[in-house]
Amino acid sequence: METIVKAQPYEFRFEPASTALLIIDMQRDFVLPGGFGEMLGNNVALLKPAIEPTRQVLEAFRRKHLAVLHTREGHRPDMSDCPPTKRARGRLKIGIGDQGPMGRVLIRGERGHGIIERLEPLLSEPVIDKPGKGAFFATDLELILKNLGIRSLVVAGVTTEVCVQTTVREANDRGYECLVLEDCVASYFPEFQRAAIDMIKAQGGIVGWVSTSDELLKVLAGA
Ligand code: TIU
Repeated sequence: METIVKAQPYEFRFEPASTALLIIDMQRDFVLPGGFGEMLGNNVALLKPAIEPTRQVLEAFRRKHLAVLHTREGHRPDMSDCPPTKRARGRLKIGIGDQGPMGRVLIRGERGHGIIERLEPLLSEPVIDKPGKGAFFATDLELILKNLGIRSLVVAGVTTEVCVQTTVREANDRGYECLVLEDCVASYFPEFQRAAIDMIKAQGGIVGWVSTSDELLKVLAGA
């Protein structure tokens, strides 16, 4: 059944059965002190406001038995999938692969790499491990979306102008229609949050649509 949610630059129309919630990189390494985000010099508290609205949307998708997927940015313990350039970037004292307070930074299997408890995936929800910023690069995300019959994505996660925006651009180029929930995405830079959201919805929705968790929850409750 076609569902319509108030959005910008105009209403977003989607079929719930062919729509997935894609939660990007809500990992301790980005959201909590002592992780990669903080190692980069950021104030991780700025990401916190996105957690609860995302949880509300996650619960709504689960109640409706709609598709939910999660992503995690990170690397193999042997780091063979980490470009040396990525590791060197920032000249960090403690960088990717180094031991930090939550284990080796951005390494699969380490505590910091895990998704925060509030948004913990269910066993039935695919988790995409990605080595890059975009969730389509060097992953099986596209195969999984195709097998699930997904055509539209509702996007949440962090950070808005890095992994969220990269993924939405990748998805848009592949023909997926993306609705970004602006209160469910967050950036370490308020000015980048605003700019990234503006870029997505500008030019008639050149990359996608923007709405809020409240608007989506309203229509999901009635769907
Ligand atoms: N640094 C930053 O803003 N983001 C990342 O490195 N990864 C994600 O956005 N997940």
